[in-house]
Amino acid sequence: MYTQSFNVQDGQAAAPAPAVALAENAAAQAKFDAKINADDKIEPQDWMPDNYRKTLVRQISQHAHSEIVGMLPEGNWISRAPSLKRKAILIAKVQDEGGHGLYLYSAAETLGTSRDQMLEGLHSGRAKYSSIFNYPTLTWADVGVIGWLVDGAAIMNQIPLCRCSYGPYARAMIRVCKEESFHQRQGYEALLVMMQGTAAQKAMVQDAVNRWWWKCLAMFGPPDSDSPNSDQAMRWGIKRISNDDLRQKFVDATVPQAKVLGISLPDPDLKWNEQRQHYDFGAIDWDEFWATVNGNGPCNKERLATRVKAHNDGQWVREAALAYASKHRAVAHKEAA
Ligand code: FAQ
Repeated sequence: MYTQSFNVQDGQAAAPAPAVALAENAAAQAKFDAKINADDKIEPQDWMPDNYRKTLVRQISQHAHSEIVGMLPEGNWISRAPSLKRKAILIAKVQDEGGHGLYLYSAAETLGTSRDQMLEGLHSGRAKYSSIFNYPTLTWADVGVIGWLVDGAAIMNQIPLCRCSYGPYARAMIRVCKEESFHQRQGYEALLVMMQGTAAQKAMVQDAVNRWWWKCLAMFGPPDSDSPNSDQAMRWGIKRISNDDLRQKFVDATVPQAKVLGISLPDPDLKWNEQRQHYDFGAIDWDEFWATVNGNGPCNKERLATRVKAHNDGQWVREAALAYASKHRAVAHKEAA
């Protein structure tokens, strides 16, 4: 069952009388509010409002799903990487993304939701994962562009999450961000090398940037005015910077990098605004974004089918691991007796 904390067992204490329960709840809420206002961390054993818990499980599990579904578009190129060096880097990166999924599922489990429940949500199509992973990787340049732009956008979004009010999520994000930083650098470096190559290689990079740019801007989520979860998540210190502000920071940071690379970004309205001290940019196609989020992007069905198959094919591994653990538990028990 769901408990406020993992160390409270079913039936451990008799339910308090309603008036006492109300007073206890008010005191717990006041303690929670004080911690949030003081910018302290909330830990798994602390009392927290149901909606805070639900919001975290929603966001962290979606984030975990994004990491493991996000292994698929690049994993597609491991067998076709152009050199041993690129293959080794790509294998390490894709493996890191799997690791991020595991830290995040573990962080969400501290809130009382099991990994099986979360995976069931993903496999049944009820749970969301990032829109960005529903687009195909058509050429090798896509792998570099995912590192540069997709990981770049992920870092921009995730650095503020290192200061999230929920301790286990914030701590997981510190390590994730360090690894994402390597991912972004390897992608950018691969593109720099291609941009010193043949005309065909340069055209391949430009084509990949043209296909991914707008999808990366949409990755930050709907405009603040259409973001139902933002206000409360900001008040709780889960989100620290709004979707639109992060998007703007990403554009401002990326335009100079595109200049160094020697490619153009596919937006005729992209220009420096002296007054705002930011880049202005064109309109994002939100209809296309929502169609993708709602399951109708180019690769949604394929991605989900691949995940479900991988999960089913791995059933024997989970069974073997459980049998091994129970065998060792039995031996340890016997030795202790
Ligand atoms: N895709 O009210 P908001 C990565 C949904 S990891 C799909 O603004 P919120 C690493 C949203 O869930 C990338 N759905 O929601 C990597 C909500 O629906 P719900 C993932 C989206 O939560 C790189 C509804 O729209 N990163 O890339 C998207 O306050 C390379 C309304 O939106 C994270 O998950 C979207 N793009 O803000 C791996 C970071 N945007 O749940 C492999 C953590 C919004 O009410 C290779 N998450 N929606 O049914 C967050 O920071 C937030 O959840 C946001 C959305 C910013 C994504």
